[in-house]
Amino acid sequence: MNNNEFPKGFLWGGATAAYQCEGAWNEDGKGFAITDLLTAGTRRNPRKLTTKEESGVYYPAKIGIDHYHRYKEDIKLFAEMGFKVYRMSVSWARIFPNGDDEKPNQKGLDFYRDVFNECHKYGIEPLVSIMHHDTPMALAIKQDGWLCKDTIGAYVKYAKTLFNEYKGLVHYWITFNEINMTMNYFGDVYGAGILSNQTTVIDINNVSDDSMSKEKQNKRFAALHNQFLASALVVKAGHEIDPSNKIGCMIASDAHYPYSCNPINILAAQNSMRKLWYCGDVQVRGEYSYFTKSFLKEKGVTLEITEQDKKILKEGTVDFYSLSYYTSGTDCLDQKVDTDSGNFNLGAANPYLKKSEWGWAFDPDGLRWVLNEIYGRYHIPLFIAENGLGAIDEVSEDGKVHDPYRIEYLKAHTKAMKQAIDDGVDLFGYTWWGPIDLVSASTGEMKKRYGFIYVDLDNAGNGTLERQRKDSFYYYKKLIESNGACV
Ligand code: BGP
Repeated sequence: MNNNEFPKGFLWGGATAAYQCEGAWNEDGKGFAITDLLTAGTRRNPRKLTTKEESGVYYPAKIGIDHYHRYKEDIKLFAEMGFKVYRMSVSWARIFPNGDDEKPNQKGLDFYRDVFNECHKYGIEPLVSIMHHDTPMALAIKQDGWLCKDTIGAYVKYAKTLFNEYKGLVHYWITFNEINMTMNYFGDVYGAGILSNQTTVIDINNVSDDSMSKEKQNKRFAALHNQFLASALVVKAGHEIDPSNKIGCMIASDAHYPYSCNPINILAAQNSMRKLWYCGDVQVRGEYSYFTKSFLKEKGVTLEITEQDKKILKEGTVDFYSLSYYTSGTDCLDQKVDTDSGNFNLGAANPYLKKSEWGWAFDPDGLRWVLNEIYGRYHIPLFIAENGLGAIDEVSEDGKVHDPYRIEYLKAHTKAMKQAIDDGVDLFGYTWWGPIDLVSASTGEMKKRYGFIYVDLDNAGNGTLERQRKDSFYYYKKLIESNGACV
């Protein structure tokens, strides 16, 4: 074995989410998800969320990249790269159109069965996120989504339906994608489905936590608590239905550094990392962290946690910790520094790091650091469920997409993963975010591309939808073939 090789059986693959790729938003009995009714947005033109389809408005999830109709072609391309695992999500509203219908929608169940069978045809293991930000719109309108305790029961019923239906076909599950998003940015509407019957304007530039009213903060943390309970109940049920199920949490785990060695910056960075531990401690250890009281008090939040809740959390701890990692942020309180609004609420710009076109810092060492931090705290297997580079790709004169920047990003992060494994971290898989170009979660645009596979589609929904291999496609294929050794 070459020294650079990853552990035997390491799960290489890619990750997508239903509303960002499927399209077919109202086909075959599917109901609307909250994410379906979000417009695309730019810095100057904030995104809008409506409760009903408005005519003349373009909703990116309408088409996605038409994966619903082209999944066979897409999975074949994934297989050509040598994928061992395909992380994807099931759309709740495709299974239960209103979120809490009495019976599941058979056509929705059939679709995912076909997708899983197609994966197995190539020896690809599906890893399924039960929810990826897409609360059914009907539940958001009816009961403010995750603010209502009834949503817990509806989600548990939905998840049990999946466990029973796909027993033997799916062995790896994630309960909620980036559950900590519920306490961040626009996570209260986007993901948690707290609508309060309003059309909402979502300003992706105004993402500061401090700008939140006390009422809003309270709602977000109450919704998050309900998601924790739902997750724990589902972990328990999933194990009962099939003891071989491996069920994980998924936490956005970008690194946070102090801007300088001034102790107040160190404390600020520690506080930023607590947004990860707040969720991780509940989902991995089955209890709220020792700092919960002061953490919530600082935000003006009061949260009710009953004895019964504590029992539920304790009985539903996860089997693995999965994370997304894209970038890092710096915390600075003692001086005015260049805050990088593009860097998604991650604080001051780090003068040591270069940035992507969207202002996300390029920081592979941060991945090694964060993997060690997480593993050191929890000592359970880790899985990188998302990592990738969003960039503007151009089709060159030769008709191809040459993307050396993506290869550079992949190489550097692969090296960092290997270093973490050599440090002793138990990491069992890696799914690149967006192995095929898809709709961006933060902006709803197509021009922010992550794929190894180019999709001919623009921001307004025009294009042939044709798929094409980029240079990075061949690189990832080589990387997987050599089990990471060729970096
Ligand atoms: C994560 C989401 C994904 C994904 C990714 C990239 O937060 O789980 O759904 O899209 O970020 O973000 P973006 O698409 O905004 O560049």
